[in-house]
Amino acid sequence: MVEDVVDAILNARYLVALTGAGVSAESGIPTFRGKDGLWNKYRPEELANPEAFARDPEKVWRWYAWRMEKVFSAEPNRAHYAFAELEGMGVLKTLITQNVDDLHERAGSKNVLHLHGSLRSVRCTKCGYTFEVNEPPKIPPLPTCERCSSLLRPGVVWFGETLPPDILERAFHEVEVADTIIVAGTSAVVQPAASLPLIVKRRGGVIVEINPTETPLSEVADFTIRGKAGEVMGQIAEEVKKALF
Ligand code: BV8
Ligand code: ZN
Repeated sequence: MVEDVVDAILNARYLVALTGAGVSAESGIPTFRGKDGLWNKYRPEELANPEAFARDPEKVWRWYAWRMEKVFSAEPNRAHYAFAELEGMGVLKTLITQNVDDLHERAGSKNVLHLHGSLRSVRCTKCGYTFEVNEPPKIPPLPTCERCSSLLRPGVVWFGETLPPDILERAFHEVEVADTIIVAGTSAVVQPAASLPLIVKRRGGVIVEINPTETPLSEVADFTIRGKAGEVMGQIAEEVKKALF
């Protein structure tokens, strides 16, 4: 099966990828919906939405400070490096990610579209002042804006919030021109991210899914490899490198 996927990748005119929390799982970052997932202890309604933040900003900030700590001290894994290698070989054109960690960039990926924002980014709820951080804020106290003293929030997209329009537009453009998409480590339930691979498919393109478990995308995917992204993407990058160099 991996050979067929390598052939599809080598024959692709324009290859893109969509990744989810599963590609960071082997870096020790818990996924959202897996058995030990982040959402198990809490529900998305409780934390990753504006109402929850308005109701209890300290609880939401504590959760994000904890996730920032985990992400900033994690290392990219083989999956992140494999995507970066495919980009370096000129094979992968664009990497679209739902992840809010920066492990793709730290592994060397350059052309990354963050659909749901980033834990590196913090934004003022009032004046919109946005800046990058290298470590989580200490909570309490609640972090406030150095410009207008209003409450700061994590620079991520919460449920019910629209995705950054420029990023979303670029992502839709990518799937309009792509003829092959690798979908790795996502449960393919969150919209509009989950609809991106279907646009490639509807235009006659090829979907490669890499996931240890079944997802709603599995039945429409042309190839589904039931495995971990680190191992599978590592193998794919190796085989592509052998074929090209
Ligand atoms: C919007 C950022 C519109 C914050 C996140 C009903 C139907 C359709 C849609 C909706 C609906 N009701 C509501 C909606 C819209 C909603 C939505 O999609 N809800 C779903 C749940 C039904 N979407 C939104 O609200 C979006 N905004 O639609 O706005 C709008 C229009 C007008 C006006 C206003 C608004 C915003 C969505 C973004 C939400 N933010 N996160 C944060 O991270 O804290 S979503 C969150 O889920 C993360 O970003 C995450 O990336 C994303 C998707 O999860 P996955 O990445 O797939 O992770 P998951 O744990 O689910 O799966 C991991 C997978 O990896 C598993 O399949 C597992 O098997 C696999 N795996 C595990 N280990 C490995 C592995 N794979 C490979 N290797 C391994 N080793
Ligand atoms: Zn401000």
